[in-house]
Amino acid sequence: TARVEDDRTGLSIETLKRAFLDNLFYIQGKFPRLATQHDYYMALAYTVRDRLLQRWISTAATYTEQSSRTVAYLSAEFLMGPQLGNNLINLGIYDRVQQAIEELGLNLDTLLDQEEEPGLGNGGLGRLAACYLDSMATLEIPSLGYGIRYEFGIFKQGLQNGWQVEFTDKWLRLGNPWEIPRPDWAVQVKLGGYTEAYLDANGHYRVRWIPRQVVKGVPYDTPILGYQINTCNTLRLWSAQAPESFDFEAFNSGDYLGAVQEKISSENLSKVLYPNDNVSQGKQLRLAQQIFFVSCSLQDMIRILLRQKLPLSEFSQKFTVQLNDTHPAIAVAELMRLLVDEHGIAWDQAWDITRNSFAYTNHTLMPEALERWPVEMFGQMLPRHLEIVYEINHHFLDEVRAKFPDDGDRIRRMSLIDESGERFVRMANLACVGSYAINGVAALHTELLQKDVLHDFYQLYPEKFNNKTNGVTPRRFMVLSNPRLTHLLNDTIGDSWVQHLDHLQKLETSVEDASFRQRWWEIKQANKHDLATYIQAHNGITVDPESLFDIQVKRIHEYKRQHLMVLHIITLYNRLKANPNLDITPRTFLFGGKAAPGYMMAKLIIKLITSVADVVNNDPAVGDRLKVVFLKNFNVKLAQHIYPAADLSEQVSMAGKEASGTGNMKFAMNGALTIGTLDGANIEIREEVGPENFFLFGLTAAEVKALKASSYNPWNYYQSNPELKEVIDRLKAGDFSGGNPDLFRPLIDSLLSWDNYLLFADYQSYIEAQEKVSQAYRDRDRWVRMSILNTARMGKFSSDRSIAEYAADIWQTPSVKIELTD
Ligand code: 26W
Repeated sequence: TARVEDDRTGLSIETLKRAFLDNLFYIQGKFPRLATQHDYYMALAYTVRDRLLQRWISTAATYTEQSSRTVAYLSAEFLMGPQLGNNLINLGIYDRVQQAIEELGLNLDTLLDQEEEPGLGNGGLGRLAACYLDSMATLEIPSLGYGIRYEFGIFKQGLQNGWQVEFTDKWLRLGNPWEIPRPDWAVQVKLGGYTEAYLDANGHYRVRWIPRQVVKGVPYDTPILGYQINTCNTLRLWSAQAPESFDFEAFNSGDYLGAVQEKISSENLSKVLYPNDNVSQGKQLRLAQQIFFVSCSLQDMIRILLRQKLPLSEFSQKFTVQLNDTHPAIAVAELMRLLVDEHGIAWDQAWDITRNSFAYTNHTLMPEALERWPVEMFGQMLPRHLEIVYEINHHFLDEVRAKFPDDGDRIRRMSLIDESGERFVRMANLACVGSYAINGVAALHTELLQKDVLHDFYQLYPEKFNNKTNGVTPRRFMVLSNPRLTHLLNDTIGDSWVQHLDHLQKLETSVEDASFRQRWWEIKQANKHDLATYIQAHNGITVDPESLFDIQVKRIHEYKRQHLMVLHIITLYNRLKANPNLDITPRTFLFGGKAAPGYMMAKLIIKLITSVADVVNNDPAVGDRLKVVFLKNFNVKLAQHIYPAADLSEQVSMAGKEASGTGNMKFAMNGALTIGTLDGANIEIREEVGPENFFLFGLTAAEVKALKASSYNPWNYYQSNPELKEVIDRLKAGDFSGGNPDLFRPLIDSLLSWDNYLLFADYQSYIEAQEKVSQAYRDRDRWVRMSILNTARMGKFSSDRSIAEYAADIWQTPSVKIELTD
């Protein structure tokens, strides 16, 4: 008798169709005549989730049986992007599902498009965490991602009259089929109150913490499947709730409203993601979010350890805890508290365990981003943690004094407490002291950490420092987002590159093949055509797919210098106005990115882009030669349409400011050429692709430092560069603001009087590099060769390489094979 495939695990087209219709009926409660496209998306998502669950359970069972060493990746942000397409790719059933869906008279792209992405991150750091989860699963490394299940993720960006407006991101409105709540593993987190000392039964001095408030953390799990492998790891996000027992008393005492208030204030903890990127505001609720998810996660790890019958002394053998920047750095004090106060372990042993458990990644050199909490606020919310921080500091400063006697300045700089004015707890210092490894995210960044930001810690603990250059997952950013390119690559060199990105090297011989170059060009054109269709639909602007697509997408920040690109656009515009018959290379300039809602200058840069677009796009003298487009609400979903369609990737930060960048990698993998400074990972990308295939400009980090030290004066550049002067003068005159000279004044004044990020110093060099870009694009054959070589040489920038290095150098986590059991 023919065996009928299981409805929940079978992968044949017939079974997939049956399971899909079953889920539509029994989970969505709809039948085809009533179902919306979103219902169909949900039915498909549940069909895929069932197939993940089988792998998930085998994985959990194997890790438990083998007590596998596990990475706990602690991050306040996971910018996952839509899950359905990625899971289809990793399960290896994309084509089959596409066929099944078509046979049912539906369209897979339409269903994929229904998914509301979980925007639980701001930018680079959150997206990196998501790429790393994919690579850890693919490399079969046992791992748990721990974070916050924000009810509202990063705001949705709208445009009104060219200005950014923000809308709440209600991503959970229609339900989230990818998560499974685990209320039985809920834990409690204490906040506020006071501490008191007591003697325990053995006469030992102990401290107990009497909190003012207790919040319940409920875990929600999302499966993270590796690429064509059975390993299915977990992303565990904590949602805050009021504990039933706590508000009971208020109820009984008749304070009904007070009890409800308490509930509301508890649930606030996981309500909304702070939308700041690279700037810390020192807000109380933010500190509460940090202790909330960190305490939940550490308690969860201890539960797992004890369930496996392992003693607490083996915490650091069972787990290695990666701190994604300082946002979870309070973990150092919290683990000490759990071990000493709650589990009765002696301080010294607890400190050994703690110091062997944590590793810290720094992600930024921006001084504004360094987290410091006013001691007053910290002590109010975390009275016991403040005592523990003081105690750690006491031991630590003794250690510093032993190695560097009579160096009061060093003690003041390294202390966990900043006492130069109002007192602050310094989270980066806490992370450095409490971790066995400290890493930067690109070679230059690690070097600058050692030389500047963390120099004192480098002198004290040189052996802790190491570099781990970032990477991105080729599954999402090539296979899923660029199917045309993927087919060509598979046809040409086979598909092993998806797991071994350095195999793309095999493409180098095809550079000489004219028909391959032709296909390469046609694929880029087709991708550009798709993006042009999107732009037409969303912006109402007609762009020419034959023009050079010149793109900058990332958070809006002065150090990233979106406005340098604007200076170039106005320069070209001025040239065309002066010489209407000028033969220039037609370009489409594309921008995308969110500004932090409180960052006025960043919002003004968006208004500048949209204002310049209005003038340039509607000037008949320009015709179709220049188009400027601001794509609103840049997120992972949109990003996946943009990278494949780019000719030129703009990576133009002031050297020494962008820790790594990861968009730079996504562009280059998809065959875009880069115009960039010697900053972050740009340096390593240029090394890999070859200087002849990269458009370099601008000062180096060392030159930036020297110029700033010698009292930089932007005014001199303005006076001595006629094209720059004309650009600024036109802006000043109001030519791009309907004659209003005030609109952009804050921006212009800042450039003319400080120019903190040296746009004027780099302007001429940038314009000349752009000239070379325009020339290169005119020679199609040469351009295509460069484009192919960029993709062929990007092997290093797979997140698989990054994760393999973390595993070998920091984590010491062997891979664990998962067999499917049914
Ligand atoms: C406390 C406010 C705050 C919020 C976010 C401070 C700092 C951050 C992040 C660390 C900012 C961030 O995303 N940094 C980016 O990290 C990427 C991944 O390593 C790098 O590629 C980017 O260069 C870096 O800006």
